[in-house]
Amino acid sequence: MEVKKRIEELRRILDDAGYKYYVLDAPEMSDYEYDTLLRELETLEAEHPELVTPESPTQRVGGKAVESFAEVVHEAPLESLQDVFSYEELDAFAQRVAEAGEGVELDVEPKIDGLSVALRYENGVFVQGATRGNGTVGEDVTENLRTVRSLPLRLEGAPEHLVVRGEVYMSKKVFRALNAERERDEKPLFANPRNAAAGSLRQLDPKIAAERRLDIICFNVQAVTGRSFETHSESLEFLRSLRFPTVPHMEFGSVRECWERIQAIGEDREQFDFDIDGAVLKVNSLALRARLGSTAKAPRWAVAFKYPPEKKETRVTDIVIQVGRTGVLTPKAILEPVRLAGTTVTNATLHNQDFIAERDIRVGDTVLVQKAGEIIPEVLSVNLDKRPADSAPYEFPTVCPECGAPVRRDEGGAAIRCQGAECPAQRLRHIVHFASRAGMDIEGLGTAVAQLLIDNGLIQSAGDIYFLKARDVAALPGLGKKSAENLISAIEGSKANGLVKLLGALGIPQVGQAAARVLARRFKSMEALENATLEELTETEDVGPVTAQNIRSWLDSDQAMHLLGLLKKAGVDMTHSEDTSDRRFDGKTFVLTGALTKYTRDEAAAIIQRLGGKAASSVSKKTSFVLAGENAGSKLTKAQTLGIPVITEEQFEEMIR
Ligand code: 0OX
Repeated sequence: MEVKKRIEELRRILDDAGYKYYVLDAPEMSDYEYDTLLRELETLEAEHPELVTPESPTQRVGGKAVESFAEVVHEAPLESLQDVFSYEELDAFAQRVAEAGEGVELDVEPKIDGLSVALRYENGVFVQGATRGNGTVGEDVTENLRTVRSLPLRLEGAPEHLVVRGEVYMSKKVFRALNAERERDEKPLFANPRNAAAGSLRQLDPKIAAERRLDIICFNVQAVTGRSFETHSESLEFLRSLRFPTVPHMEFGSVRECWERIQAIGEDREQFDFDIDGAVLKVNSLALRARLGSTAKAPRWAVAFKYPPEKKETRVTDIVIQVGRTGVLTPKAILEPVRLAGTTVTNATLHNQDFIAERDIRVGDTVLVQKAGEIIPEVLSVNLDKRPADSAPYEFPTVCPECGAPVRRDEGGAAIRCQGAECPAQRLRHIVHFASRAGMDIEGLGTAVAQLLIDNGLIQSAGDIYFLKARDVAALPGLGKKSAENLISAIEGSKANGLVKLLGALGIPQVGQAAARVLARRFKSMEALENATLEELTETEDVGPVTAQNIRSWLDSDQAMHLLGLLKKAGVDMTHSEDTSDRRFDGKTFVLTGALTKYTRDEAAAIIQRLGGKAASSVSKKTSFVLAGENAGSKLTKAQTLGIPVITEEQFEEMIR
């Protein structure tokens, strides 16, 4: 068959499979078959670059990272909604619209808690997507929207020009997985799916946006040529026929019925895979909408009903203290389980000592808890009528519950911190942070493995990991030879990470990845940093006096001398020399296998990492390339079955040239 035809056929099959999977949630094709066809398309497109088009399913993550987003002036404004909070207000709205028309039909939709966007299609091809911005001017986030799998990149039988409004969101499932991953990597958690979606949609690098697996649901035709509709529901049906994911909607002739539907949406909110922040009530007739028009703020033909945040009473069965990596003691209330806003709540943060004291929260108290879109519920107040007669004010510990060392309140702050240098809770968290993605990025060294290594006396500090023996690790329960070897090779590989990653890993208070980069550029080596005076540190760009003092104190601590001593002995690279601007392997994962002749595995891994890529130990669907040397074995076979490109050392050299 002619290549062009086959490419066209593959795109149609893949688009269709994607629609069934991502929009209808009824997959008809196996992942394997999908991947095989996608790879065939990728290969054909690579051979015929002139046939590549931006709406091809291979181009979802094709966009380049940008410095900032361009402005987009919306063809039709993306209006916002007037909020109402009660049945009376809803009824008043219905009466107002009834004055302008007979037998008014109203449409009820859940209000998805995400970010509004406008999607522009020309001749059925998705050409531009923009955020709402201020409603008149938004930002061009086309490349990030292209990564949203439920968004069609091209439409069959579409009008010449079409602008659709929808809500981008992160499903609750993806949100939970994302936060679990961030917790493992010791990255700050997103407070709710909306914030996570907002952060992802405004990523300058579409590759990161793609990893966030956003979704979209459409709810309005903003502009269209050659078509007209009588009602809103008709326009939604039109969008559905074009394979857009569309908002669930129902039409009613009375406010009562609308109210019942609104209540049902509120009660069933768990069933949706998106968070909702209300329900939307819209006039269905488009002619009536036009007559009603808009105020400066919002259309007169629609309102948003806001559900009151759910609050419930429950009992505090205990107050426990967690000790963080930096030694801060954080109190947490353990609650009698209670259903709240769709989840079972079993604990609530109490923030710090002052929070407890101001509200006089005690063990045994009945408290009012609220979950208003945030993941962690809050204690609002204590019901004093239900306080047991024998209760006593909560006493904040004066020693660390993990290690017994004294605690001290931060000067001018609310945090209470453990002063013990050997605190086991801090030690574990320190090691996990050291190995996390934000640190030395050692695959396979998470909390569970670190705990196992500590419990079995194999390590005491992060520096000890470089002296682990595969034999000892393999003997640990649940690890085995293979994973032990993988862990050791990941640890070995991390030695070449360089000063930036190392500084981010050390856990120096207030030194994260950004400060690590600045310090590495300024001082070039750990030795120079160790010899830096407080003045020199303070003069460093973006390093304030507090951070400078933190760095100096940390460098002077016994803990630092011990740790850096071990790292030096292990041969960890403590210098910053290379040009880190070249990120050509960003997002790419390599697996090295067989005997290489020109590099050691560690050297090859270091080169990959320097260019922004990752060297992993086992082949999976996520692997981008397998670099195979002589006598490559099972990894090579696996790569071939998965259809992952296998490259030789020579090809690798080409790629890094
Ligand atoms: C939503 C949503 C938002 C149309 C013109 C003014 C409001 N977040 O789910 N907006 C609208 O309607 C717009 N409908 C929705 N379902």
